[in-house]
Formats: sequence, C-alpha cells, structure tokens
Amino acid sequence: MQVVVPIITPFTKDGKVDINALKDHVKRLLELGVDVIFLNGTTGLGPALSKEEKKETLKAVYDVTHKVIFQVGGLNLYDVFELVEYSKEFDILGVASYSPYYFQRLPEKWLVNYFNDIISKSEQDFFLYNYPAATGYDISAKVVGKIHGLKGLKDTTQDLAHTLEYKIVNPNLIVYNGSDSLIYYSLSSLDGTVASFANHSPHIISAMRKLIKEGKREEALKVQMLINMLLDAIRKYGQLSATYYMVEIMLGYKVGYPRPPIYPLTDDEVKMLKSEVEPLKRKLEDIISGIYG
Ligand code: ELE
Repeated sequence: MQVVVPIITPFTKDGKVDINALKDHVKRLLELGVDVIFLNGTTGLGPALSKEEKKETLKAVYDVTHKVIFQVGGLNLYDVFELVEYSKEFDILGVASYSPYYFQRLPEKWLVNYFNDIISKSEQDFFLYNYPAATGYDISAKVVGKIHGLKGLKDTTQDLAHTLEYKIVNPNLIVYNGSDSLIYYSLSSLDGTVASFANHSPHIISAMRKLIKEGKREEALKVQMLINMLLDAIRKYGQLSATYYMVEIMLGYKVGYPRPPIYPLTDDEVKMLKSEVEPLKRKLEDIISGIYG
C-alpha cells in the first residue's frame, strides 16, 4: 500500500530549479506519510526539464532520501542513456521512463526497443510509466510482455481494469496507478498509488490508507469522494500549476513556482481556488481528526 509522490519541481520566479524548496518539500512529505519520491514525472514537469536539471533534482533529493524513482525519459535517447549512466552513482529504488511522445504512428516494435534499450543500459531497477493520454501510446499488459527486465510500472488511466491486467499477466510486477481519482482503489488492489495529490494532501492519503487497513471502507471512500471534488476544483485552474498553490493552502508553506509554459496562477485565480478548496479542506480535516482522535 505504497504512497508514491510524483513530486513537483519548484522553480524560482526567474525559472531556475529551487533546490532548497525541493529539499524542504521532500522532507515534509516524508514526515506526512509519503513512502517514495517519483522524480521528474508529469507533475514534476519532467518533459520540460533539461538533462542537467534532471541531474540537479536527483542530487538534491538524494541528500534527503534514497527512496527515489528517477524518471529519465525523453526524445533524445542519448540524453536518456546519459541520465541512466549518471543514476548509477546513486543507490536509489530505480529509474523510470514514459514512452516516446509527439511522434505519431510509431510501430510497436520501436516502442518496445526504446524501453529494452534503456533497460539494457541500466544497472538500476526499471519502472515503465504508461500515460496514453499524454504520450499517445498505450504500453498495455500485452506489449509489456515483450519488454524484458521490468521491475514495475505506473499506469495513468481511469481504467482500473487496464491497470489490473498487468498484475494478471505478471503478478511479480510492482504496479501503481497514477490517477488521483483512483487512490482508494490503487491502495486497496494494487501495490500503491502515484498521486499528484500527495504533493499537498499526503496526510489525507495516509489517513485513507489507515481507514483501508482498518477495514473502514465507507469512510475511506468518503475521503476519495472529497478528493474527487477537490480535483474538479483544481483542474479548473490548470492542475499542473494549481498543485503548487495547493501546497500552501493544504500544508501552509510556499513551494516555489511552476515554469512556463506551465504559467503561475494569477492572484485572483489563487483567491478563487482557495475559496473553493477551503470548505472541502475543512470537511477532510474533520474526518482526519475523527480518525486520529
Ligand atoms: C499522474 C499525473 C496525471 C501522476 C505524475 C503522475 O505526475 O508523474 O489523472 O491525467 O491528471 O500521472 O498526475 O494524472 P491525470 O504519476
């Protein structure tokens, strides 16, 4: 029942990676129940980070914890290989990659080759990041059967049956689902959740996990419903940016800014987000105080 956070990458106002904000954020999330840091994912704006910035984030987070999955994917496979080589200096949980994206109609065998090539260069465990909506490719359980040496994968889809299929094909795979609207099901039926919500609501996800462990299904589902209502509010402003402001709203500290083309929210947008979130935050806090007494 792991809680994996696809951690945001904090930036300064002039677009530099804010290393101190990143380290402090990691420390706080680990204190609040996060088990693993998934670095340079979607929420971490991975596709928008340079090779050097990805190295910088790994070095920074590794100073705080070694429980890291280091996402290295990209369209320049030689940069990917360089990041895999760099990761060998670190005793981390593994490296990961999403599929090649943007290019349409890639033959399946090229996708399989991409992952097999990365795995062949890596000494670390390898996690595949399947995100069909973002990449245009579904590395399904059938295709995964052609990729050798996978430790696990993260499947970002609302289709839980699609994610469960990987477990059916290979029960030894570590399988996570990356959708915030399925956290309850990921914790209950998979190896865990990779939830962008863990950036600002790790305490809420930890409480849900406690409820699930205690068999309090109805209460756990109530938390999921409130998370889904929060998700609706957040998505209106652009989730990849709103997540930065949700950290301050839910956890009380600033965590830097997103970087264009993921633009910061305006002051008015932050005010509107806060006004929509506050009532739901209070309901969730009432549930949590009831859980922990
Ligand atoms: C999910 C993204 C997208 C979490 C990551 C994650 O950010 O790397 O449901 O499409 O908004 O993949 O948050 O999820 P949706 O793993």
